[in-house]
Parts: sequence; structure tokens; C-alpha cells
Amino acid sequence: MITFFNDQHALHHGKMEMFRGELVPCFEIPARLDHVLNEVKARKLGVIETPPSSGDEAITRVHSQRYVDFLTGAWDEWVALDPSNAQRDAIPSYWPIRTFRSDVLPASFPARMGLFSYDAGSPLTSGTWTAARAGAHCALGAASAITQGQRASFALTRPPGHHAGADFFGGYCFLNNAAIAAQALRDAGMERVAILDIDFHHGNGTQAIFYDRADVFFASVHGDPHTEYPYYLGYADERGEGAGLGFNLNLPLPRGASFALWREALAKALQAIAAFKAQALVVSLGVDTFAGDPVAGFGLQSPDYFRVGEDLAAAGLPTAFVFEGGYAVAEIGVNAVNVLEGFQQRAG
Ligand code: 6XA
Ligand code: ZN
Repeated sequence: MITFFNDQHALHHGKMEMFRGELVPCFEIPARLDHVLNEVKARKLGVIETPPSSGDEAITRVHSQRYVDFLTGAWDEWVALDPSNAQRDAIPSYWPIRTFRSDVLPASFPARMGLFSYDAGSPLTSGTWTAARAGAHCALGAASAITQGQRASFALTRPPGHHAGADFFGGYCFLNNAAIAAQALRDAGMERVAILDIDFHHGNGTQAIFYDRADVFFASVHGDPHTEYPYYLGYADERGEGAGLGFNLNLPLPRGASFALWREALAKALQAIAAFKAQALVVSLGVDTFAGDPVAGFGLQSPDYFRVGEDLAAAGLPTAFVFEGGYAVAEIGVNAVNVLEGFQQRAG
């Protein structure tokens, strides 16, 4: 399996995030990918490529131009407010909730930051745009490997992507790598593409991007949003709308769910994807389902991830894996590569 990786990911290096009422050191740190990359190398998963970061055309197939423009200039605008901001990450503090306008772009940078985000846990740093863009190009590399006939590929990226919507960031995510990969598969001529999100958290951004579309099926197994982030989306009654009605499947599980329960939900998601007759699969691969994860709450153990990979391979689809969450830093390499190795062994 080819891994697409760009070391520019490390240019995104948030210092502190708002968590349970206080600023704490960021969970989403560059060292995460070091562990996964080391494991990819140690287990000889396959070649590792760095795709060129060419233009933004494939990114704006999913994200609005005004959002991409905002991200492109955000750090310079932040520092222009006050040169000492160069020492501090940018974190939003105002949001246009119901009854406010979001069609007007305020001149104020902090106001625009709130317009394009939904939480205070996703610091924007000097290298965020460069890193996010490089990550999106890794996802595009993984998609293009699939269109070229590979059985599987892996985009090893951070910041993660599945919470980012067409025009907002949040949940540590700035560009929706899985959505960009799925759209690229569609644009390359694959008529039906499925996205399966197995991160602990619901992929609200991915769901929203494809919610009214019948050509991209979105299925997600995640912590019940009644109690788990992102709280405001991810409920079982969200089935899609308009032409997309019936093409969105949420399988929320209670906090503390065991692997046995989780695996039943995975089977339901895979059945729905088979019924959809997908031609290719994009997996939002988060490993914060691990029992030891500090920000999540399921009970998967490291060996379980082999079974996950085997179950995914049994679906028989060309599969692009896109890395998402996972914060038990010492274990995420083993857990992520267990999925990929399990897949590879079953796929043959
Ligand atoms: C709240 C938790 C953000 C979760 C990020 C994540 N600060 N999403 O792992 O998949
Ligand atoms: Zn997550």
C-alpha cells in the first residue's frame, strides 16, 4: 500500500487549545505522525511518496473560495493586528450563532475568524495553511492511486479533516481531506463513492458537504453526539436531504462501547455501502476509538485494529485511507498500521 506523506504537516503546531474550561497543550501535535510514519516504515507497509502541492483547484471543488482565501491570508492578518501576535496562535472568540448574519464578511479579522469556525479548540498557527494544503494534496495522491488501479492507499496527514465543512474549520480540522479525496474520485469518473468515517467523533464536516448528494454516500460510526463532540450533528435520524435523502447513515454508539458492539455497527455501515454499489471507498481513519485515548471514549484495543482492517478489505472495494484523529500518541502508530496491515493481509 502506498503512503502519501509530506513533512510540512509539522508546520501546523498549535500551542494551546480550549478544553473543558481551560487552555491546555494541544492534543493534535506533529509527533502523532512521527509515530505512524515510523510504524509504516518498520512494518514495511509499502513505498512512501510526497505528492507535489500543486494548485488549489481540487480543494475548491469542496471548500468555498472565500474560505480558502481566508485561510491563505489568515496568519498574516493575525500578525498585522499586533506584531506580538507572532508569538501567539490565533483562536476565535466570537461566532455568528442564530439570528446573526453570515453573508457579510466583517473587516475585523477576529470576527471573520469566528465566521469561518465553530469552536475554540482549533488554533491557527503560522504554518497551518501550508500544512493543511500539503495534507489535502496527500489525500489527492491517495485518490489518484485508486484511480490508477491500486487496491488501497494511505494519506498520512495532519491536521485532520473530517470536521471541516465547505467554509469552516473546527475540531482541529481545516481542510476536509476525505471529502477532497472523494470528490477527486468523482471527478476522475467514478460514479458512486462511499466515505466511511470510523473516527470516534462524528465527521460533521464531511456529512454536511455531501448531505444533499446521491453520488457520495456517507456512513459514520461514532460516539453519540448527545454526550460526545461535535454534539450538534451525528444523530441517527440524519438521513440526507433532497437528492441526498437516504445517502447518509449515522450509527452513534454510547460512550464506553466495546469492540464487539462497535464491530456490529461497522458491519451495518459496510452493508449499506455494498447496497449503494460504491465503486470506491474513502475511509476516514481515526484511531481515537482506542481505549486509552485521552479525548474519546470507546474500548478498542490494539489487536482489534487488525480485525477492522480485515472487515474493511472484505468489502472488496478500492480503498483510500485518510488519517484523522487519535491522541494516545505512543499507540497511534501501532493502531493505525494494524488497520492497514489487516486490510493488506485480507486483500491479498
Ligand atoms: C474537542 C475534541 C475535538 C475532537 C477532534 C477529533 N476539542 N475529531 O479527534 O475527530
Ligand atoms: Zn476524533
